[in-house]
Amino acid sequence: MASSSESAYFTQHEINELQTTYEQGELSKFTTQMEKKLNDIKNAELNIAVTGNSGAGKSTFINAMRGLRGCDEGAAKIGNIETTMEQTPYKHSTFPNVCFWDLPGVGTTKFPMKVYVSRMGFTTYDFFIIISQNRFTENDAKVIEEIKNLGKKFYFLRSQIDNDLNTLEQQGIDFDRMTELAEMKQDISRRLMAAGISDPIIFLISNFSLNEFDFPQLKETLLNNLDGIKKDILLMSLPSTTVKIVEMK
Ligand SMILES: Nc1nc2c(ncn2[C@@H]2O[C@H](COP(=O)(O)OP(=O)(O)O)[C@@H](O)[C@H]2O)c(=O)[nH]1
Ligand SMILES: [Mg+2]
Repeated sequence: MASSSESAYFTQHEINELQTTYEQGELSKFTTQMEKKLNDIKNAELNIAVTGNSGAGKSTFINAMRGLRGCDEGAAKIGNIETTMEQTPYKHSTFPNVCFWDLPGVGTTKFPMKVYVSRMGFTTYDFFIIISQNRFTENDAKVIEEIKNLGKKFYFLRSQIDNDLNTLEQQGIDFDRMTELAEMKQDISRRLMAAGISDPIIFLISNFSLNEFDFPQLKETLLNNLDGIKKDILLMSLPSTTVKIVEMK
């Protein structure tokens, strides 16, 4: 839980006001105040940081979400070399309130994690997408630790699933696709829980097969539930005592 001073959506005055209303047990007044605030943020921008190791598929993912291919104008540059050491914003064309930030791969920068976190402006994002190409790495764990400390939320994406399945096929290994995918997800889930994440949200995707695996579900979660996501973020930025009353409602 973010401390009140870190809240992106509430001023200290507003938090004090909500706290007082809560303490006085004025449920309906409290709800009205919250609803007003929720309306205010409906039009607010949603800044999503996309992070993970170099080559994981961050830039390709952002392009896919924006309906672009690497060769298209305005697309994020893809490839095997890290092209920039700065975070680069990419607005969604049909959802201009949504901005994806393409972050350089954690492992490619020379600076330690704490410096990466402050240079990339971790506190300014509403939530995070961590993309991993294969195994759960030490860098993934470090990033998760930082996100957790900020009291922010993340989705964990395992990309290039097409490659994984192709490799099994090429090796002549007999496997059941659904079982294989379920096991992969369970494995990631176990690792995330071991890293202290109680309810990890995981998607297995291929950036080249947008109608397969978990890509459709991910897109729906992100873009069709924008208001829900904003509501979650709003709640997460509140002190825990005031959240209790919202949950009660
Ligand atoms: N097969 C496959 N290749 C992918 C996928 N996503 C990205 N790639 C490839 O992986 C390489 C690195 O992708 P890129 O988006 O530049 O990774 P970034 O460094 O994390 O931004 C490129 O050659 C992409 O074409 C995917 O889902 N499946
Ligand atoms: Mg990139």
